[in-house]
Amino acid sequence: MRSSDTIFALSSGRLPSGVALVRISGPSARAAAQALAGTVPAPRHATYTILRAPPTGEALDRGLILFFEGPRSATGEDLLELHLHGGRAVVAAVLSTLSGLDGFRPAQPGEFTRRAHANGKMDLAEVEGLGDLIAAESEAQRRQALAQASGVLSRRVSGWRARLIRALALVEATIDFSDEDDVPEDLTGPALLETGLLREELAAALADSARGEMVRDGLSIAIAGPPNAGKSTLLNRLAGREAAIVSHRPGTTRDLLEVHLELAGQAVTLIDTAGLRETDDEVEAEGIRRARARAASADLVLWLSEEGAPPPPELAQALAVRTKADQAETGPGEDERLAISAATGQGIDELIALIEARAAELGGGEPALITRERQRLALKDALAHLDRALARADGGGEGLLAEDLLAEDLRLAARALDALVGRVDMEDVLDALFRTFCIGK
Ligand SMILES: Nc1nc2c(ncn2[C@@H]2O[C@H](COP(=O)(O)OP(=O)(O)O)[C@@H](O)[C@H]2O)c(=O)[nH]1
Ligand SMILES: [Mg+2]
Repeated sequence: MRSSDTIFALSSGRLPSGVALVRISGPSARAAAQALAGTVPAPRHATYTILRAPPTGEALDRGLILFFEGPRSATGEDLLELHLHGGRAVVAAVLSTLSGLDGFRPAQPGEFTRRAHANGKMDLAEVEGLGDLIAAESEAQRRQALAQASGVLSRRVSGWRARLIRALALVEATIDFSDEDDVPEDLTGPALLETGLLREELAAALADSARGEMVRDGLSIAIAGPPNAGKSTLLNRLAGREAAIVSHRPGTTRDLLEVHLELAGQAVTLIDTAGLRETDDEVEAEGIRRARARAASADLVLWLSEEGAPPPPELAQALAVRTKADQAETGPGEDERLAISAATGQGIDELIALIEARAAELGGGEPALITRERQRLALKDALAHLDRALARADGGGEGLLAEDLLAEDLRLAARALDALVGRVDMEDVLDALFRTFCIGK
C-alpha cells in the first residue's frame, strides 16, 4: 500500500442507485480525467461529459465530472469525482477501466480520510467524529458527531494547550531567572492560577463524557423482572415487531435480546432479559446471570411485574412498571407510577414519554466534547498531571516548590492533550480506526 498510488473507489452506497459517485485521489487524478473525458476540467466546476474507455474510446457512461486541485480538496491531493448512473454494470465498467490505468489501485477502507489526515486536513478527533457521523442513526448522534467532525473538540483542546504552554513558559522563566538578582516577583503564582482554571475546565469536560459516550453508543434500557411478567411482550410492542418469543411458559427467554430503535431523537437499545428466578436449569441460570449483569450496566432499567412490585435492592434505580393492567385481578397498587398493558396498549404512551424524558435528560443540550473512551482516557491523563502540579504547589511550602518538577507536570499534561487530538504519532490508533471505515470514505 503506497501513498504515491492513485486510489479510487465507489464512494456512494449500494447499487443500483440513482447516481453513483466514484472518487479518485492521488497524483494521477488528472491523468484519469484526461484518459476518461479527454480533458481536465477547470477545478471545482461540474462538467457534463461522455466518459470513454481507452484505448478504444467506447462510451462507458455520460455524467458529471468534478476536479479538485490539491491541496484544496477533501484529501489534500488532486481529487476527481465521477457522478455516474448508479447501475452495477456502469460502475463495474468504470472501476475496471480505472484499474487498467498506470499507478491506479482500489482504495482501502477509510483510505481517502487517512490521506486527508496525513495531509493535515483533519486531526484524529475530527476523523473520529467523521466516522461517527457516517455511523450516526439518531438526531443526537448526528449533532454530536457533526460537532466533533467540524473540530469542536480539536479547537477546545488547542485553546487549552495554548494556555498550558503559556503557564509552562512562566514556570520555565522562573527556573531560568532563579540565579539572577532581578528575579521577577512571582511567575509561578500566575502559572498555578491558570493551571487551576484549566483543571476545572478539563474536569467539567470529563464529567460530561458519560453523556457523550452514551449518545454515541445509544441509551441502553434493560427490561427486567420475574418470569412471565410480560417483558418480551413489551419489547415486541415497543419494537413494533415480533422480535422476542412470547409464551405463557416461564423461562422462555434465556438469552439477552437487543433491539435498536430511536426515541426522542436518541438511539435506544432495548434489552429483553431472562426472568429473574431460582432455577436448576443450567442454560436458564446462565441467562439469568447475564440478565443481572446487563441490567446493572444499563442506563435505565424497567422492572416489570404483574403486581407492580418494587425492584430488588440491587436494581433500586429501576422504574417499577405493573404489567397486564387489562387483567381484572390486578388492581392498581399503592403509589403506583405506571401500569401498562402490552395487550391493549394502555399506559404504553406514558411509558414511552417517561423513557423519552429520561433520554432527553441524559443526552440533550449542547453536544458533549468527549464522546469515546480513547478521548476520555487521554483527558483523564492530562487532568492527572494538572492535579499533580497543583498538589506539588500546595505541599511545597515556602520556597520549596520544585519548579523543575512543576514544569515537567505541565509538559506531560500538554502531551496528553496532544494525544487526545492525535498531534503525536498514533499509528496504531489510526490503523484500528480506519479499519472501521467503509471503502470509499
Ligand atoms: N392479558 C395480558 N397478557 C399479557 C400481557 N403481556 C404479556 N401477556 C402474556 O403473559 C405471558 C408471558 O409474556 P412474556 O412476554 O413471554 O413474559 P416474559 O417472561 O416476562 O418475557 C404470555 O402468555 C403473554 O401473552 C398483557 O399486557 N396482558
Ligand atoms: Mg421473555
